[in-house]
Amino acid sequence: MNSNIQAMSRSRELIDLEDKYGAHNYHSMPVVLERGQGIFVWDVDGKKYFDFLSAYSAVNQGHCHPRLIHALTEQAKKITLTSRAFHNSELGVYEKYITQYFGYDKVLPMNTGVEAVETAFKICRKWAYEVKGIAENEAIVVVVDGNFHGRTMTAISASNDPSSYKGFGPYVPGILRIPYNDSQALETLLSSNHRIAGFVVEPIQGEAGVYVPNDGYLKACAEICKKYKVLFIADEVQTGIARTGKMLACDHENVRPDIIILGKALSGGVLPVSAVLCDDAVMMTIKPGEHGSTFGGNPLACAVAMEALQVIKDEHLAENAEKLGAYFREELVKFNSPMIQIVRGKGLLNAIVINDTEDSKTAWNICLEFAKNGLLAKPTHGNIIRLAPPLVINKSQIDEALDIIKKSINQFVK
Ligand code: IF1
Repeated sequence: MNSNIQAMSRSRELIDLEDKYGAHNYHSMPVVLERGQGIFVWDVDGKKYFDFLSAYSAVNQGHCHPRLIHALTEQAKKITLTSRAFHNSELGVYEKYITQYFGYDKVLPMNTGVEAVETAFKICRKWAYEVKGIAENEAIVVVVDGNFHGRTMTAISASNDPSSYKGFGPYVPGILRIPYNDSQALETLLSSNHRIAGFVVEPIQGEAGVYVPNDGYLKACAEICKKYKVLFIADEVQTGIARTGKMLACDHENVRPDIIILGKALSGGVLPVSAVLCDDAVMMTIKPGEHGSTFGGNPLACAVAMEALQVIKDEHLAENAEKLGAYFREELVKFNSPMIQIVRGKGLLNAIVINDTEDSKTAWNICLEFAKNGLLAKPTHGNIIRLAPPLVINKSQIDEALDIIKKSINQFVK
């Protein structure tokens, strides 16, 4: 059997294994990846691709960054997990590093992004009862339309996307939703309801389709929260760690959230590491034994996360994202393609809206064409394609990727 057919059968064989033995909770692109380095990934057939999804912005530092693999392997030779029943040699060092890095008093280390979201909700409610003085079990957390905060019961209870919440009720109470990008709606709610404990918002809505709010929206919301003694909570799981051209997306408006939620690229995609940062007045409402997790703050995560954050600074990845993101959007607009309705984004978190109906398969088919031509991306919803390479990309690689995107999209021009 020639190598091409052999290779295809290997991909098919592996996809079939996932289909037979794995839950069907994803509709993955028909690509089986085996290796990653920097901005590139290779499938089991040895085909090379530009990675323009970056594992949903978890590999901002690039796949298998040598400094992160070194940090991982060196720590793994010593000790990987102690549980928090004991202290460990890496945790305090990491906690000092990350709190000084972002300018907060304390960090609560968790693992996945949604665990950090859940943690932020719990801290917010605890603060509401112990500091703000809201009656027990009466606290309300405000979220916005189009949000995506993860897949746990609280996160989907906040969602207005049926594909996230439908069929999983009953839902977590104490959550109110207002329109995104509308600070007046927040003012109206907070001025009339005194049970509000916090406001959780993604500075840019990733999953919804890379929706960038109007300039000043975050600033206005932070001021309204301050006015009504409500915690401003930024979910920077996807927009944080330099993805949008600043260390945090809130930095574009000089907004300092009361609580920051981080995940994904906090470890450079090496292992799950997330974190909640806030000052003592909020964090110290959590008492010993009231929250935790088996792996939260494990020495392996601490060692990798410190290195992942240091790489962001040493390699000036926020500045690179800012510069190349602007260039990338300009060049996409210059395509003047009838297939592209809108180009939007900030830094290297971008999306193109394909000129077709929401329910058309065009965006999916365009992504299949991208893959054929050596670039990986995936539609978020309907006709929106997110384009988010690792932040280590350089200008000539952006140009090569633009050529692939242009060539692929032109196949669909009627
Ligand atoms: C999936 C989406 C992206 C997030 C924000 C919290 C979390 C996420 C802003 C939870 C996670 C991931 C989840 C993954 C696909 C991906 C995703 F399409 F689902 F929405 F990036 F946009 N806050 N987003 O984006 O973090 O628990 O996953 O570590 O569930 O399919 P997590």
